Amino acid sequence: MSGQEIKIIDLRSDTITHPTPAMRKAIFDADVGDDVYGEDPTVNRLEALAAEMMGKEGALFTTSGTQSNLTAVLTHTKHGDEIIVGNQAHMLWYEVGSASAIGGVVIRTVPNDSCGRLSLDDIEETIRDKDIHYPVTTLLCLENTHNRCGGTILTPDYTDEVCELAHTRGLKVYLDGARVFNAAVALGVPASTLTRNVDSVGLCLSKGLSAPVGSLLCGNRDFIQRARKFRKMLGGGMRQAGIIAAAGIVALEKMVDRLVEDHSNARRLADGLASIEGITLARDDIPTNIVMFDLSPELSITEFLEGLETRGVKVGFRDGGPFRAVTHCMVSYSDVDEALTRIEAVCRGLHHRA
Ligand code: TLP
Repeated sequence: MSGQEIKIIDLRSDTITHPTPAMRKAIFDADVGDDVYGEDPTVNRLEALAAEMMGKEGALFTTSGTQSNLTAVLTHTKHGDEIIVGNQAHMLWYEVGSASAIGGVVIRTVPNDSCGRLSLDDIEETIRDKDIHYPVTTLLCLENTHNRCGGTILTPDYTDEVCELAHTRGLKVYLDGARVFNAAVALGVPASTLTRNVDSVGLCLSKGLSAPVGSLLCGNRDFIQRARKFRKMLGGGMRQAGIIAAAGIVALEKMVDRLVEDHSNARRLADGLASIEGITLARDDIPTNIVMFDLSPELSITEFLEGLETRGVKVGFRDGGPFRAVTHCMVSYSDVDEALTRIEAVCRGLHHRA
């Protein structure tokens, strides 16, 4: 293969997607103003659209999913409060401890089951009673779809039940909905059905929806007004942000329905991987666009990754495994087949050596 041009098939994440031609055109044509003064018409349009799609009164354009999550924590809590998150939550694993480091909250974990859920009993037990020794539990965070659990979906009924319990005990509920549209499309429901009882939700434009940058934090008017101040504190007050918001509008209007393609490609990828000697799926059902898999212990992880690198296939590998392959709009049906052929060749080579 040396010297030959091969197409790199990048399955590390849906975050690697580039803006589409329609987005580039919208970026070129965007009307802009100073958004810190609330005067960027394109940002205002994007925020109104996101709020409507999430069934909330307002929305705030943030720089990233991480910034939406932290802004939500800052807005819902006071320094020294306790928040409950799943033990597999992105907010716990991959956000540099920002809720504690910057938000000043104690993070208390409850186990995520294999579908990304937290049990109601565990939640109930974890909420602190009123006692002089305890911090006050004020926020519960869910994640839909659930990244580390393999793109799993929280149903509207489950989410409603958690919200009811949390609200009864005086907690707010925040949904990390970085991939909430994947969940909505997979269930065939409007995204607002999945968010109807949460107090706030963050959604990402720059994952499967293919926009270059940005996330939206949605909630009621008062929450958004307070969140705007925290976003400013975090350096997220952007000026002529309509340039990027324009791509976000295209993402919300044009890129949601096509996520079904990513889901069927993920299924196809998983079926192919399962048939390769040396590979086992970490879970058999593939609810959305994330495929997790393991390598037989007799095969070397380093050599597997090197073999894939040489053959132009990229997959994610972190925290000792499993491997993660994520489908998105820059991976076509035939790319999936090509990736499988290359992965199979790598595994065959490793078996010869083992
Ligand atoms: N996830 C990224 C990495 O950080 C792991 C990925 O490649 O999947 N919530 C969830 C559920 C996420 O998966 C991510 C990104 C975020 C929040 C953070 O979004 P960004 O990267 O925009 O800060």
